Amino acid sequence: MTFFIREVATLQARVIMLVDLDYFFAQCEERRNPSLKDKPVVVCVYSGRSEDSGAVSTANYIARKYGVTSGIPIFLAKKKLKKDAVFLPMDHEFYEEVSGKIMRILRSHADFFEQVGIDEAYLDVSQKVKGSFEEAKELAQKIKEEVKAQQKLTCSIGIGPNKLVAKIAADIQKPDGLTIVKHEQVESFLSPLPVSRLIGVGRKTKKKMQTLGIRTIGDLAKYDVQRLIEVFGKKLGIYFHNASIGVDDESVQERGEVESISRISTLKGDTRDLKVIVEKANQLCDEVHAKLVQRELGFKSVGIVAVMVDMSVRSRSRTFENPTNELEVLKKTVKELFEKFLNESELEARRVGVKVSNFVKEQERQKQITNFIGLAKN
Ligand code: DCP
Ligand code: CA
Ligand code: CA
Repeated sequence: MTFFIREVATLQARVIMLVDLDYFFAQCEERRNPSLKDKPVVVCVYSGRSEDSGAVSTANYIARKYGVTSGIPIFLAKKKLKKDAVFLPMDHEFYEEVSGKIMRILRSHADFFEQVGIDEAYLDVSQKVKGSFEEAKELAQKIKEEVKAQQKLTCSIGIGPNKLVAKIAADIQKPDGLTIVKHEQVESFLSPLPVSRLIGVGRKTKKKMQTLGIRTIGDLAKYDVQRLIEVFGKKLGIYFHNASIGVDDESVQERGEVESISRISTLKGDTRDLKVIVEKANQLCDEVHAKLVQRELGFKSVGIVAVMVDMSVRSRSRTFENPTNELEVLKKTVKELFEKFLNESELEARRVGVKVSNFVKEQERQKQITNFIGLAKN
């Protein structure tokens, strides 16, 4: 069994980076106005009810020294800070613009790229660095320099064998940090950390774990899985156990740019005839599929849309367990969806459309298949 798990680990050896921009909104403000750099800077979301009502969005590290953190009320932040502190309203548009430019830099260094939120992204760099953590470290330094040179911002980077470890690694050393956790270091890296470092362990869960005698991730790793399942349910129990030993096989998923590909077209005449509709839908499938091939995407979701004679718009969709890129699967699914739809609706259709979404990079899909075959052989 142990052998089997090691085999899987080698098959899937990955190098994942999490890049997180330091005190992002406040750092953007410092960049725009460098005279702020040596003062406490607090970016606020004013509610508008009274002058100081609202919450702190984020603060620079000088302000944090006085206990000013995201989420606290503005009046409290004012109490904690002296006169030279600068309070600024949030300027989301500006931060979005800076974020977009930085994400472009990050994307250019990744085999697979996944932006999560405005100021962080996962980069799967396994192929780029040929599985080497040393090379990944050099790449991370290069990325930091590039972001600094081109956008005048610092970031913190975590490198690990998966997303879970990379994320915790990035959080451990801030600002301007770089933390590398290799396979063999995962256990010793995680075990002394408090359980609250794990995604999904909030205040309530932390308390509950405390009553079980679990404070650190190491405590959690030693805790009986069956007991965890009894307390937290099957899904969470297993997740907590795997997370505690640093196991996570979530892939870095491309998303954002292309959310869906769709085509819609008007029928020759209003109709409820499945054959006529499918004939038109098949043409649309061909066009959609050509786009998929061009962009090297596989899809997991298929949708149909119909504009009825009364101009109402109806849609139906289906999501598969595994991504595919096959035209025949697309056509078959579209036909089934229209068939079902016609049974449920009385009206004639005027226009019909086909949509695919939930994309997976074709390269990534192939990799998943290879891994699966690799597994099956063992
Ligand atoms: N943000 C917010 N309200 C919160 C948390 C965050 O408005 N409760 C905004 C402001 C942050 C940005 O999101 O700048 C990114 O959030 P992070 O959690 O990454 O925090 P920072 O980038 O501010 O700080 P750090 O240096 O700890 O990453
Ligand atoms: Ca951040
Ligand atoms: Ca962040």
